[in-house]
Amino acid sequence: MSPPALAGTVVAAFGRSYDVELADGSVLSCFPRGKRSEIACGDQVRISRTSDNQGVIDAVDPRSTLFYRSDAWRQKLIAANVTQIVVVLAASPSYYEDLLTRCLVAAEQAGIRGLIILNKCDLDVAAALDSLRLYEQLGYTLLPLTAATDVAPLRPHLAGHTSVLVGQSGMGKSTIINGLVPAARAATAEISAVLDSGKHTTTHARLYRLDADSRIIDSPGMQEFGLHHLRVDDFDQAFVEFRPLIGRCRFANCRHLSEPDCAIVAAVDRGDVNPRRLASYRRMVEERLRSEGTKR
Ligand SMILES: Nc1nc2c(ncn2[C@@H]2O[C@H](COP(=O)(O)OP(=O)(O)OP(=O)(O)O)[C@@H](O)[C@H]2O)c(=O)[nH]1
Ligand SMILES: [Mg+2]
Ligand SMILES: [Zn+2]
Repeated sequence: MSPPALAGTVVAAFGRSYDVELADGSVLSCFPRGKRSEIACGDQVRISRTSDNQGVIDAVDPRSTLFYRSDAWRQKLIAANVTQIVVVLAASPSYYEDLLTRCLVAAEQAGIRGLIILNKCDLDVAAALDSLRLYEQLGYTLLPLTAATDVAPLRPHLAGHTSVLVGQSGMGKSTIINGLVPAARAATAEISAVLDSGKHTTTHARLYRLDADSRIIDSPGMQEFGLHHLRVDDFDQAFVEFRPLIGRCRFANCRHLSEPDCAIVAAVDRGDVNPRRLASYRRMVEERLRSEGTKR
């Protein structure tokens, strides 16, 4: 007779092996039973113990949410069962607005709320802050932070959530983790001023407990965020300010590219929609149309 399955949470995802925390707080190093592993940090799993500190993952429980990116070939799972995506930006190294937009689009598509942190506010961030006000107008919370000295302003935003920190390398995600959970001692590293980039210090996602009902996941820095899992027709819904306008264009299947009498173009002309948002929407849709090779 086989031993009963144990329930646990994936607290670290190394690609092949996973650290699974059991209800009693013990952590087992586990491998998935199948060859292909589609398991993410934050997953609830069923395991069989194979030794004191090892186990096999037999099954993954249904997820409430799954946050991932994708290219034409594969998906890259980032975190499972999260209720909030925290995009971490800084003025140094400089952040890419396109990556921010893509993170928010993926979050909207997955039905997860997004929060934006502008970190390193001890440096000159006036221009960045100014530019990011746009997202506040769209309804996203924009939180200026200096994680190196004080993460307290972030705490109330994390209460009751399972959050995942995402963003480019060097923005200060792991520094935030260390501020919130001093015992974490997550590795952080100096950025390269020459390359204006981080050094990809964090190599795998890891979950930390903040209190009984709040958890936070650190993730490796990313340079791009593929949205291959979205269909062309999904994108307009993921731009929150477009939603009330969808269905008001002359053509029911308007893609808001060059069709006449487009309600979103009209809203840009009226000043109700920021032209930066329409431009990034169009870049994404045109990229998807190219990769599909279908031009309608
Ligand atoms: N000036 C300043 N530097 C900061 C602040 N927060 C983090 N840093 C520095 O930024 C650098 C990168 O920080 P990390 O926390 O390693 O960045 P990360 O986002 O985890 O990077 P990856 O793990 O590579 O994705 C480190 O040298 C930190 O000390 C801040 O509030 N102010
Ligand atoms: Mg890191
Ligand atoms: Zn339109």
